[in-house]
Amino acid sequence: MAGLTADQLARVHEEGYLVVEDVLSADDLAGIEDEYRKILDRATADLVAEGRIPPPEGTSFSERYIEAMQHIDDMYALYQHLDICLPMVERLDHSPTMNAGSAVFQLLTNPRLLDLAESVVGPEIYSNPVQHTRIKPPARHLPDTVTDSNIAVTIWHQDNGVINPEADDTDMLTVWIAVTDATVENGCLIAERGSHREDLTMHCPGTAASSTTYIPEAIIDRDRVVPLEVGAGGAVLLHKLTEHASLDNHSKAIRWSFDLRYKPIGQPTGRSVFPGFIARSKAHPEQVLTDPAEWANLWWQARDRIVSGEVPWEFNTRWDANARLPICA
Ligand SMILES: O=C(O)CCC(=O)C(=O)O
Repeated sequence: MAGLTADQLARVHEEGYLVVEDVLSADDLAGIEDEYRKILDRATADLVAEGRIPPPEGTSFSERYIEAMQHIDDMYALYQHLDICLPMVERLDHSPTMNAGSAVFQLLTNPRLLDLAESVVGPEIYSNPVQHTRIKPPARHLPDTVTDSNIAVTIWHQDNGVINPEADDTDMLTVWIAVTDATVENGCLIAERGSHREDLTMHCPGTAASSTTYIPEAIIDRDRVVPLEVGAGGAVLLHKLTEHASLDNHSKAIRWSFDLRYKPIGQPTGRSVFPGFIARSKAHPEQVLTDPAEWANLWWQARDRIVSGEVPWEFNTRWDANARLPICA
């Protein structure tokens, strides 16, 4: 696949999002599923040995993940093995892990994804470390206390609103990849058409009930909200100012996606404590990172630097003053 057609690019600029089907191949998806299956099996075996969950009965990744998530007292004990980012908790120690495996690195550097990104951000491409995998069990299996958007529904936000202000002028593109089909039933993304032309909207800071920064529902123009259904292996491109959220998963299986971000080399990432890398460069091809182990090491080194206090552990606090507004109550 080459990059976007002129018509697709015009739609990104006009609507603030674009659905692109069939970006990843069946082999690409199989590599990811294989890596994740091994991690899940290892993590659940440990939890079984610790007596925290019963031995799994299901056979598929989806069944085993749902089973484990249903039984475990703290879902993050399992989930943090699977995310592709360190947790943004108040105090980090050496225990949090993440998946910095080679299948994820292959995904971040997948030429078809980079072709799409290049159409929007140009040929000098930096992999911006604002990134997650989201593996969402059916909503009926989630206790009300679980509001993290990696596992539960995602509430309205702009990606620009959840990063640090230093990156407000960064041309950041979100590339959201469906590992399973994403449908209205299982909780696909929804977006407000054209909202990227309205600048940065006010957000409310996360609360005890919902740890995630969000745009109040009252501000969303429901008449312009569209579901972004896409098949497994397809992608959704989002402008950094596009207001978006996800639906709940009302299916019987998981809804699984990755959200990755790219930007031109040299602009701030908005999460400078985390490591990004040069993913493609025509000007300096020798600077492109190609070794998955080197990428994984960047994350472990970042964790060490954060834990030792060498770098300040700062996340977006720009909306904190809004906590006292009635609309955020
Ligand atoms: O996948 C989701 O539920 C949310 C993704 C999202 O909000 C994002 O990529 O910015």
